[in-house]
Amino acid sequence: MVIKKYAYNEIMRHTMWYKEAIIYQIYPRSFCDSNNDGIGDIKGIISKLDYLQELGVNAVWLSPIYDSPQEDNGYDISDYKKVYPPFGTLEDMKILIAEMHKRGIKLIMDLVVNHTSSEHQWFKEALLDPSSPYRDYYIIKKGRKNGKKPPNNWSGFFGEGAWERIPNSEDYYLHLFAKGQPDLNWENPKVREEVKDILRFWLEMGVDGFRCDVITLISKKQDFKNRFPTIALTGKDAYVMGPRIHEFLHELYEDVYTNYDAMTVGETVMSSLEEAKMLVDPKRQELDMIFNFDITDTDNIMGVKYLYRKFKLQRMKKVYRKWQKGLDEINGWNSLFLENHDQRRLPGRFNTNEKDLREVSMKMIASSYFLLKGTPFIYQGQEIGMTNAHFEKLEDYKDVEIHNIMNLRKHHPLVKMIVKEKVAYEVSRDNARTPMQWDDTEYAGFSKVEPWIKVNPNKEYINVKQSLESNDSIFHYYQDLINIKKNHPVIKDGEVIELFKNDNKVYAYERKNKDESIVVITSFSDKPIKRKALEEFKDNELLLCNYQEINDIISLRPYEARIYKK
Ligand code: TEU
Ligand code: CA
Repeated sequence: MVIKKYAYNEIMRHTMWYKEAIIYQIYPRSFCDSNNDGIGDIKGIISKLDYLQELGVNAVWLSPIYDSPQEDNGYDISDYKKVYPPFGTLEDMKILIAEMHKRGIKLIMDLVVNHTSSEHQWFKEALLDPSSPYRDYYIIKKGRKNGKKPPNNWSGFFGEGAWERIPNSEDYYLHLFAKGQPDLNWENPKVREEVKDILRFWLEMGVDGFRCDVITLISKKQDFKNRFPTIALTGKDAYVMGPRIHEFLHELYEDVYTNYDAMTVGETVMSSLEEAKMLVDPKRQELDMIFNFDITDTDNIMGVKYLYRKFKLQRMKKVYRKWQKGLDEINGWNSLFLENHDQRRLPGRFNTNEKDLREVSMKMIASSYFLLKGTPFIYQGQEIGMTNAHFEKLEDYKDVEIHNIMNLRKHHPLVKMIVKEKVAYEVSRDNARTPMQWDDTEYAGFSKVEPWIKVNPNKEYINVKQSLESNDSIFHYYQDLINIKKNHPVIKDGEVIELFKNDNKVYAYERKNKDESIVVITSFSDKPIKRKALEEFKDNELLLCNYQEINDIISLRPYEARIYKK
């Protein structure tokens, strides 16, 4: 059943429902384990849909549930049309989609097509037989010096080289991520047809869109020459925003998306605002929005998270200033996020507090991003202020990324000097992947058995049950933010006017259109501060505040957030 084909000018990129979306990201492995095997599953997600509806979200981004050997927890796919058995079955997916739609919740799938798993049938055939038609599904090049050296000096994202030698041959295959994640060759039209087939399979099942994993890496410069070595990635200019990226994205739009009211959000590692303007310009019909990492890179150096840099609010404000205005001229749309399955937890990050001021600072930083122009994302557990795990033993970390980096540290003194162990643990992606904390029972209500990764011990007092019972929990604050967004159209399409622009402790902005104006004021300071300018709002209606009541209009308490209707 193909939904009516929309002509582009008919309604400008479909209904654009994503502009009213509030999207909750679920990492299935860690969300809810319904059958007590220690691993989250689809039935577990189904059992929590009422919770999501109560929070008020109207869409879910589901991290990969496809069959996979799980070298990268599902971002290494061995069968795009099968569910990883411990997560469930296609039947479970059909029920999940129906149960979500019943509750007015749309489903966005994670599309991982820059690479497959090395366990994918295509790759197995490609290695088995050099003359197989699947050989050209991947990027396989002859090594230098009779195969003793890889084809060039490119490095990958997980601290390894980007080439793996094919046994008993002089050939290598490219993998920008783990060895078990061989890059697909998008130059091959057959690969692009395979991707379209995968998209149609899920769209026909009723999904509402895709989060496109590392989508700006799919086009590589075809000279495959050496590149100047850099600290983060060598070869970045050869495979980030490559020569045919726009053509490939537009082809997917033209051949698939245009037949469905589907939304796309591209994960665009290392893309600039100028590049983003081409990716999300509705007239170019490529992507609806992107995840850009300039905000989450404000506490590191050059986007290398192991190179910690003390956070300064002005740096974050500068990034918001750039992106909130930067897409206007092309009528583009932003995503808004502070956490995801690759980022450390928020408490204690960006000058916030993980201890006694955790709750008030989490409500503050939620206010700082949530009502900006764009689609806000909430990552599982962010709504209850879950924190980093602070595991002290490497064996408690499960992510391929940190094990690669710690292995590099062991063998390379330079890496050991640059990458501090404590920082590596603090920024490890595992911090976002400890089991969702539903209650204070032994395994946090995630499971009845020891989960695949340890539960954060602070489930004793940080959990959904406690949050639902407490009126001034972070959960209820997110509910209030979501209601403000839903009940005030100005948050969707109002102008963004920055206030307190030169203030190093306050981030504030006004959302304004001809009917109304909403002002958001957030203090990133852990101390009380006075701002005379706040006098201006003394007669305005206070829609939301993260403290009980306001005693002194010009005094902001630590991490105070206020939302006024002018
Ligand atoms: O992430 C791409 C990516 O850039 C991150 O891996 C980032 O480099 C790293 O997390 C920094 O710590 C996407 C997925 O979100 C990630 O989970 C996958 O591991 C990766 O692609 C490969 O599919
Ligand atoms: Ca399970």
